[in-house]
Amino acid sequence: MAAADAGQNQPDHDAADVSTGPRRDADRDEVSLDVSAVEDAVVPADVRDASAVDALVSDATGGCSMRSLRFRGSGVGDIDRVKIRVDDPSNTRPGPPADVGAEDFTIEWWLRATSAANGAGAVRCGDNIDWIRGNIVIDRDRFSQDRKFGVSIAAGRVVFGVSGDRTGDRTLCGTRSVLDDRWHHVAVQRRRSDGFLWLFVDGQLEAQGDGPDGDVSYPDNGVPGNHCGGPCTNSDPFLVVAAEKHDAGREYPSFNGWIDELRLSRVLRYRAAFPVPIAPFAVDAETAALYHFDEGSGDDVVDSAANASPGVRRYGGTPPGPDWSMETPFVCR
Ligand SMILES: [Ca+2]
Ligand SMILES: [Ca+2]
Ligand SMILES: [Ca+2]
Ligand SMILES: [Ca+2]
Repeated sequence: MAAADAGQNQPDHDAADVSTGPRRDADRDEVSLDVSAVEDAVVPADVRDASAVDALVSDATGGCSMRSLRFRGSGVGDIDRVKIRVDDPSNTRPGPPADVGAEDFTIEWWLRATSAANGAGAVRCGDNIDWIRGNIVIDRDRFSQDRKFGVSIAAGRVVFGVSGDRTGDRTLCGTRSVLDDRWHHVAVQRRRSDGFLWLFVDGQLEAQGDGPDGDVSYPDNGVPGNHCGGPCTNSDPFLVVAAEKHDAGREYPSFNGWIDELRLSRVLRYRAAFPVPIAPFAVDAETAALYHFDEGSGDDVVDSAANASPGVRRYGGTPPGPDWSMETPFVCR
């Protein structure tokens, strides 16, 4: 697979590419506007502690309405996760906007977790799917089929993997542990034209590289394979937050910690180092889906982009999760 992929990759994308890559979208104003104020910015070390973020967010009563979700890493029984449907296997209609991958995409969110609760060891980085062996944070896998991706944490580092459309696999690994019980902003990006990948942590580029080509959105005519005690219809056609979607066993562990403010975009948002967001995002023209996780009760997880890609909290386990939490990356006043 590696040799085949290398043959199809564009040779002109090297380590310097991050500074020029997303400029291919320069004609799409929304992209550059989002980062224009932070172009080529370097985040001072004292700002990289995301817990120092100060945002003025309060509800109409003066109280704080912000919440996050606190997951427990159960990894069993289709619980302790948020599930966002990206396809209906009973028809061939296009999936909801959260079914990214047919265009460029950026997926970003905040997380907070400890190494004690996320014990996955280092994985091999390169032309493989070993991202699935970390504590899984974002799972858009398909069981034994192509066109999939996901993000995990392995030996403390963020790991981002993509499998193309019969064009091979690539796993990128970050460089710095995020498992210090502080909030961190993570952003992963993929360019549709050639599969180039980027991984940012707290606004710093930690890894990049040419990945497999092709459309990696969930196929509209996708048929979940018969690997889940029957067809994987309850796992494959979902983007799953904070769990290994197939509950495939302890060697594929789930994330244990807090998640907040998940945004999916159909563009490359970041072209260089950027200051971490200091407040929750607002929906814009390039937002595919946006989850503030501020509901605070119940199992509906609202997509702020017209709720076109709603999620559902699947609660349970011992201890049960995910719980609604008042811990967030932003400070209420
Ligand atoms: Ca490529
Ligand atoms: Ca379908
Ligand atoms: Ca689709
Ligand atoms: Ca929130």
